[in-house]
Amino acid sequence: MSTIAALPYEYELPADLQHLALVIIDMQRDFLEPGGFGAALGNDVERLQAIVPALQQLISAFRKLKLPIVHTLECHQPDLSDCPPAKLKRGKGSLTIGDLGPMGRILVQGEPGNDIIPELQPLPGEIVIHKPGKGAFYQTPLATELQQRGITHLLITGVTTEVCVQTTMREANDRGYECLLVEDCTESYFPEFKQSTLAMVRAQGGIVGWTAASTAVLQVLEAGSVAGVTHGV
Ligand code: C5J
Repeated sequence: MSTIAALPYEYELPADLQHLALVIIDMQRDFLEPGGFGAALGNDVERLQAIVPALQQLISAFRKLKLPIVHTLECHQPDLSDCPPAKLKRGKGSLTIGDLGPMGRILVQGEPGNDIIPELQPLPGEIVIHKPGKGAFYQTPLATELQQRGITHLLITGVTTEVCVQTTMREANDRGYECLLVEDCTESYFPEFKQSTLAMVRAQGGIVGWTAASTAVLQVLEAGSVAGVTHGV
């Protein structure tokens, strides 16, 4: 059994790494680039771009091991019929959901700004989940996709830590998944919110799960790769 050095204590990987998936939450232009939803709400979007290199390394390790990768996008149908009313009512910045901005309509599926950033584009065969809420399980096929593949363990990454990432991790935890939040592969517009989320996740003996640095994760995955521990390698 391989373990990752994590907090509040070591995270046990499944004996067969095929039961492990990487979940990448909402690494979209709407959150990471000027002109999108994040910027319209008055945030410094550059803060989020700092996690891209570490995330690229993690994705590359998963691809090398042929392990499942889930990419999520926060988005809505053009008529916004799938948008929870509270989302439309609240958080009105210079532009709101559905408004036309420099990268197309804000948080609308298929618009240029709604796409995943070019550096982290999914490859064919990877799971892509379009989600209307903050959590990736709400009104999406994610649970089915994970069940079909026998996934039991999730490494969770992406933006923003205290909103869509934390909501998804709590949803997954309640569904029985063993979740680890990768500390340097998640970011918030508010550094204190990120730190609080990491602390909340690992409080009370890991009430929501574990946190670990990507170097600790990569060390174990790379050892797995050399030893050929994955199914079919
Ligand atoms: C937000 C997200 N913050 N992906 N979305 O509205 O966290």
